[in-house]
Amino acid sequence: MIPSGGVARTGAPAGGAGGVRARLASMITLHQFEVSPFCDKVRRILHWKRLDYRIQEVPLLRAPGIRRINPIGKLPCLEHDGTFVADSTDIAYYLEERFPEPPILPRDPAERALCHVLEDWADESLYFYEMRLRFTLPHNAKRWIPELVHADSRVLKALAPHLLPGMLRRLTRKQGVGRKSLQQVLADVARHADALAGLLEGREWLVGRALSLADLAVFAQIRCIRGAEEGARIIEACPAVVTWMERVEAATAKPV
Ligand SMILES: N[C@@H](CCC(=O)N[C@@H](CS)C(=O)NCC(=O)O)C(=O)O
Repeated sequence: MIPSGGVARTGAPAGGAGGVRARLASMITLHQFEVSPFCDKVRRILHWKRLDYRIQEVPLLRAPGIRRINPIGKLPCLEHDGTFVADSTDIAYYLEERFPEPPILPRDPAERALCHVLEDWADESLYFYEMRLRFTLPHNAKRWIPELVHADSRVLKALAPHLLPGMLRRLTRKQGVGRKSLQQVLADVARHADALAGLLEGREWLVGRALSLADLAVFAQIRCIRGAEEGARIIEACPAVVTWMERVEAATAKPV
């Protein structure tokens, strides 16, 4: 567990998607930052598999404490019966092994390979675009920085709008996307959106005939990109992407 300061709350209540009761999978705790696309991806896997879980929201100020449960210092980290699994991809494979139904990984080797490649595209490329758009452009940061520090102290909430956009800008600069002009970034995002629309042409899901981890990983990043004004304009110009997002949302939203 993250030492004191984390906000514990329950995730999916019993009564899952399609009216089926959520499965009590011993005790699953998701240590998370609510606004992280990787945490959204894991929550959606848990919803899809109708697994009951609780959330441990980690305030940003407590982030150094994450190393106790994940030496890499990143979230999400899943705690299951005393075992900690970090990294959304590793968490996905762990959950698939323990709770195989309904699956998120295609059985066919070629489809499974494509699923992995698309997941990696989402996690390692699209992520930096969403970060650049949501947190480093002032008008978007105004909306998203308060979300990032929603579980933090009043002092951090007051300082965050002044400190965090610069810190995140430096991070995206190190990676590379942050060195591009906004015009270049938007051209890249439009190309990614077109590629996604192309992949979805004539199909309901990205890989094979069923929802897979590829859909969840790409959806989580595109949803964040759409959370920025400029990203929303690009995504909403692609009807196939919007329809697919509605499909993924309907299949993996938090059960009510
Ligand atoms: N590859 C990781 C990426 C996770 C990640 O980058 N998480 C961010 C939040 S979106 C984080 O914890 N950042 C804190 C840090 O880098 O110190 C995954 O799939 O889980």
